[in-house]
Formats: sequence, structure tokens, C-alpha cells
Amino acid sequence: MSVENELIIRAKDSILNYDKEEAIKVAEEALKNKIEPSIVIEKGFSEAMTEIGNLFELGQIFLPHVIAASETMSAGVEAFGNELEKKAAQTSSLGTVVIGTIEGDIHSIGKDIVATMLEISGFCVIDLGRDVPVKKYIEEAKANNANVVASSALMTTTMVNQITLEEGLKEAGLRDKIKTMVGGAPVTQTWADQIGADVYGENATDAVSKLTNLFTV
Ligand code: HCB
Repeated sequence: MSVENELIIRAKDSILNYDKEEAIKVAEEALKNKIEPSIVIEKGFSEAMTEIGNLFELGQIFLPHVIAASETMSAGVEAFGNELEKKAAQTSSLGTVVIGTIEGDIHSIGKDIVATMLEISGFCVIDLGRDVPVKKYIEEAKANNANVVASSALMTTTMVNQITLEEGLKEAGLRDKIKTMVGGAPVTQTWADQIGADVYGENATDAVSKLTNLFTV
């Protein structure tokens, strides 16, 4: 098995075993072996977080486990530290993305992954956090001259606020200048089309590749 594949498997296992030390070790070994941080983050840490979400939903693990897994992922991502910053600095000209979890919704794990992956891929990312009021997205988009406003919604009850965001951007006269991206477990391409969002991000890789295409061609 290649070193890359071995490290991807170990990255996944570190999350599923809530093992911060191992997550940090995996990141350090990836750096030593010149393996792209984004590969380990997306195929290892991030895929395992999706699995953690499913296990939680099935009642096989509980909230403290979800939090421990999320903290393990943060430790692993942080261990890439300087390398990520260096990469972001080298290529930080693709555009500015204002991202947040939509009003009423406190789910942040997926949004955090997307924000990290966008940053590594050369976008300047302004992360507004979770439960972000529509007004705040608009203020920050204006203040930072954003190219993209990205929202995450994990609940059917909050994804409707992505419509309010589309309308808010139109009312503020910003919609023609800014691309919008929507994502989150209940969000689909059909929903994105229905509300008039420019991009649907199925996962972090899809989000990065679609935005990169938009801003490099
Ligand atoms: Co939460 N929760 N939860 N939850 N939760 C869900 C989302 C349900 C589907 C579980 C269920 O009932 N089957 C459900 C929503 C049902 C619905 O749609 N109506 C639900 C509920 C109901 C709730 C509460 C209301 C429960 C309660 O209190 N009664 C409450 C929410 C309160 C509120 O928001 N106001 C709640 C709370 C929690 C926590 C705190 C326990 C925890 C969140 C911790 C945190 O985020 N800091 C949590 C979790 C973990 C989940 C599940 C289990 C996993 C979500 C997750 O992190 N997935 C989820 C069930 C599930 O989805 N399997 C459950 C892993 C990430 C990596 O996937 O899809 O978020 P992702 O992100 C992907 C992808 O979508 C895309 O890229 C990411 C990476 O590949 N993407 C974007 C995401 N955002 C994007 C934005 C873009 O622009 C582009 C791409």
C-alpha cells in the first residue's frame, strides 16, 4: 500500500478512535512525506466525520463522541499549521468567500471543513461561524468585497433561510456582483436551482472544485 493510502486510513481511524495524538502524528508524517494536506483532510479526516455523523444518527454513538471526533479533526488540521498557511499565502488570489452556517442552525462541522479546504485551495475565507443572521452575511460581504457568499444548512427548517439570503443580497444590490453557494446535508442541486443559488456544493471537494472553476476560467 502507498504511504498516501496508509496515511489516509490512519487519518480516518484517528477520528473514529477520537485519538488526537494519532491525528497529529498522521499530519506530521504526511508533511514529512510531502503528501498534500488537502488529501489527508478530505479523504481521511473529513470522510470519517461524515461517518461519525451517521453513527450519531443511528444512535450508535452520543454527543460527547461527536464533539471528541470534531476536536480530533481540529487537532489534525492544526498540526498541518504552517504548511496550510504557506499554501494559502502562495495562492491567495482566487477570491474572497464569506461563509457561515445559516440563521437558526448551529451545525458547524461540515461548514468548517469547507472553509478549511477553500483556504488551502487559495481562497481568502471569512468564516462568520454558525447561526449567522442574513443581515450579517450581507454586511460582511459588503465590507470585504466578497466574490462568494456561501451558506451551510443542516436542517430542513433552516434551509429556507437560504432563500432569505438570496433575497437579502438582491435587495442590497449585491446579487449581480456576488456568486452564492449552498450546501449541507438536506441541500441538493434541485434546491440550489429552485432558490437561484449559483453553486451547489455536495461536499468540500465539490465546493472547492466548482468555485475554483468559476474563478479560473
Ligand atoms: Co443535529 N441534526 N441537531 N446536531 N445532527 C441532524 C442534522 C439531523 C439530520 C439528525 C436527524 O434527525 N436525522 C437533524 C435535522 C433534521 C431536519 O432536517 N429537520 C438534526 C437536528 C434535528 C438537530 C437539533 C434540532 C436536535 C435538538 O436539539 N433537538 C439540534 C440543532 C439545533 C439548531 O441548530 N438550532 C442539533 C444539534 C446537533 C449537535 C450539536 C449535537 C451536533 C452538531 C455539532 C456541530 O456541528 N458543532 C449535531 C450533529 C453532529 C448532527 C449530525 C449527526 C451530523 C452532521 C455533521 O456534522 N455531518 C446530523 C445527521 C447527519 O447529517 N447524518 C444531525 C458531518 C459533516 C462533515 O457533513 O453534511 O455537514 P455535512 O457537510 C458536508 C457537505 O454537506 C458539504 O461539505 C461538507 C464536508 O464534505 N457542505 C457544504 C456543508 N456545508 C456546506 C456549505 C456550502 O456552501 C457547500 C458545501
